[in-house]
Amino acid sequence: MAKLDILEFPDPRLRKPGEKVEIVDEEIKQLIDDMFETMYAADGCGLAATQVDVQKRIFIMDFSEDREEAWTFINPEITPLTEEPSEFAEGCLSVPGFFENLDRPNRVKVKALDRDGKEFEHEFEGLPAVCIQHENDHLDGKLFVDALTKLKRDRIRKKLEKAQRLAAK
Ligand code: GNR
Ligand code: NI
Repeated sequence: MAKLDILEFPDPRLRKPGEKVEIVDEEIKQLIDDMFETMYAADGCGLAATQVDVQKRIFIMDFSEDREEAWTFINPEITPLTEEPSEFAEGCLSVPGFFENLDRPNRVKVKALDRDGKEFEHEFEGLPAVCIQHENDHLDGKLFVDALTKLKRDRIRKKLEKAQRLAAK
């Protein structure tokens, strides 16, 4: 297993859309295992392949306390199940240190392939539902800061650019 580097806003590579996965082979499984190692090391609840510079439609998630409820989503298709908005603020490992509540439905249905390439369908509510929509946006090159005002987004960009210069990333 290997820990991967997580790209940070405003890195243009975060804007590249992911391509559909045709076969879930050993290479894809290795990528998923590396993504879990990366997400757990960064103390995140979700991670999209886009964030580790891989343009494939894959994201992972684990919302359990003891970090042993590993969800893998390949080629996900998301359907909103309510117009009721979620009340959870979201953060992003690619936008470290900033949290905002976006207007997202509080319940979604997801159809995807799991790590074995098997199709499944599941409904999520609350924070996991927000996370799934957040991860799916990554696969389309979108970030939660896109929904903020330009003023807020520019402030976040400037702060992160400064932090990245200081860390010489
Ligand atoms: O770790 C994460 N937590 C989180 C909390 C609320 C809504 C979304 C998220 S996703 C984020 C990890 C991440 O950046 N995934 O892309
Ligand atoms: Ni994110």
